[in-house]
Amino acid sequence: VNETSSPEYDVIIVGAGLSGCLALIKILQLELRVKCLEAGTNVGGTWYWNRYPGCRFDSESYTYGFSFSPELQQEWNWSEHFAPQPETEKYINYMVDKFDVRHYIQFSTRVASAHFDESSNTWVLASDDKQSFRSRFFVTCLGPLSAFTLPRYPGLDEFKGQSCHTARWPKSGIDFAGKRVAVIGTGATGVQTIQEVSKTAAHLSVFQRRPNWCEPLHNSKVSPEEMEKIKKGYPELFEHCRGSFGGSIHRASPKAALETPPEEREKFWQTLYDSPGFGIWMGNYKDVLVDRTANSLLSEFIAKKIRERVKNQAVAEKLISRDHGFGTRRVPLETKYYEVYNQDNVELVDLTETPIDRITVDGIMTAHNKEYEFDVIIYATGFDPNNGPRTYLGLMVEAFPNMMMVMGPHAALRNIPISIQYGVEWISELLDYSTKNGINYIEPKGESVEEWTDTVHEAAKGLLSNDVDSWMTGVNSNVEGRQKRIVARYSGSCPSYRARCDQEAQDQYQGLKLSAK
Ligand code: NA7
Repeated sequence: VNETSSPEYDVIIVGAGLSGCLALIKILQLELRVKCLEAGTNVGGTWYWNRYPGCRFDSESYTYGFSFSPELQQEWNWSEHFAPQPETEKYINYMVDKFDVRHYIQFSTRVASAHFDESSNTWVLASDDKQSFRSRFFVTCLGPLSAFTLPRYPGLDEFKGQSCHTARWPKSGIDFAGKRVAVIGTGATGVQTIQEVSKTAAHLSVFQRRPNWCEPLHNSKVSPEEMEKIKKGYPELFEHCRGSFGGSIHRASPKAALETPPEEREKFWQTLYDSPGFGIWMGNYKDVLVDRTANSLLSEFIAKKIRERVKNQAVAEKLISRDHGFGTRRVPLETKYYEVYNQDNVELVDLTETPIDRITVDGIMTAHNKEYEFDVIIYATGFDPNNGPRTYLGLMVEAFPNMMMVMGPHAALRNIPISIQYGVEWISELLDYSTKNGINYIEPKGESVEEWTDTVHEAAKGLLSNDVDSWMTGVNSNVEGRQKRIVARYSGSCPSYRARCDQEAQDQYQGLKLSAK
C-alpha cells in the first residue's frame, strides 16, 4: 500500500479490452506513467469473457479492427467477413504485443473501489485482494455491457448438472454431444449460441420470453485477393464509416419507405435481406426506425420470411415479435437460426404462455408444474445496463474529477471500435493538454452536464427504439431498479457527436473546470 499522497501513476486505466488496450497504447505515447488493471487473466474484455460457441462479430471484421495504425491494418488478415471470437481475441493480443504494452497491465486484479482524495487531487483505487494504487487520473474502459445478469428464479444453485452464463463460458468448453440442453434468452447472444448447440445436442429446449427480429448474416471467408483489396482501400473505407450515422459501412437511404411504390420497396428489402450484415437495419429507408407505419411494413416483410423458413406455423408465429417492430431493439444476425426450429431435436418453450417457476435439481419447472430435465442450462440472459446517467459527452461525470470514461453512458455507441478510437483520442488529447498546462484537476461544469443531458434526450425523441424495453433503454428484469426506461446512450449520429466533442477541445475545454490546485 502506498501510504504517501504523491501518486505512483499519472493514469490508471481499468479494463484491458479493446478500449483499455488502445487507451494504454495512446496514453503511453504521451510519456506518462500508466498502469492498466484487468480482472481477467489476459487482454480482450468482451472478446475474452464471451467465449461461448458461435460468438462472432455482426459488423464487418475490417471495420471492427482499429484504424489508428496503418501498419497494424496492413499486417492483420481477417479470415471471415464476420470474424469469430477466437480471431478477435488473437487480434487484440497481436495489437498489444506489437505495441509492446502488455507489461503495463496487471491481470487478475479486480478493482473493488475508487475514491478521490481531495487533499491531493488523486484517485486511490483498491482491488478486491486489498492492493492499493494511487493515480492523478483514472480512465474507465469497462465496456457498455460487461456486468452479466442471471435470472432471479429460485433454485438457481440447486441444479446438479452443468450451468453457466454465456459471458462466463468454461475455458475447457462444453461438449453437447448426447446431452439435453436448455438455453434461456434469445437476444444476439442466445441466437448465436442456439445455432451452434443445436448442431450436436441430443435435445435442445429454447426458453424464449420475447422474440427478437433476426436477419441473415451471410458470412463468408475472406479470400487473400479480397483481403489485399480491403487493405488498399482502408483509408477510404474508414472515411466512409466515419461519415455514416452509425460509424458503419451501411448508410441509410435518403428515400422514405412510405413514398416508394410497394413493388420497388419489396425489391429493395429483398436485396437487403440477401446482403451480408446490418444493411437491412442500418442501410434501410430513412423512415423505418421513426415512423410506425413504415416500420410495420418492414416488420411484416420479415415476418413473412420467418413463416417461409419455419415449417410449423404455430412455432413460426411464436418467433414473430408482437411487442416491438423490426430494428427497435438490437437486431441479432443469424445463420440458419429459424431453420433450427425445423429440427427434431429442438423445441421452443414460450415463456409468455408458461413462465419459468423455478430451477430444480434436475432442470427447469415452468407454470402448470411442468418439469424439463437437463444436463446443461445456458443463461444467455444479458447484461446490466446503466441507470439514469448524467454525463458530459459520455466522457466525464460531475463530482468525479479526473475520471474519464471510454464508451461511457450517453456517448455515441454505434460501431463500437470506431467510437472507442474516437473516445480514446479525445481523452488522450485532454490528458496531453492538462500535462502541458500543469492542470491537475478536471471536472465537468454542472451546466455542461445539464446541456449534454438535454442534447441526449432531444436526440432520442421520435426514435421508435426508445419506446421499447431493452438494454438500450436501460431495462433489465433481472436487476432491482432497472425496470424504468431511460435514455441510456446518445442516439444522434456519430458525425454530430464528434463535431460536438471536437468543438469542446477547440474551445480549450470551456465545458470543464480546469485548475492547477
Ligand atoms: P440481450 O439482448 O439483453 O438479451 C437477453 C435475452 O435474455 C433476451 O431474450 C431476454 O428476454 C432474455 N432474458 C433475460 N432475462 C430473462 C429471464 N429472467 N427469463 C427469461 N429470459 C430472460 O443480451 P445479449 O447478451 O443477447 O446481447 C447483448 C449485446 O451483446 C447485443 O446487443 C450485442 O451488442 C452483443 P426479453 O427480451 O428481455 O424478454
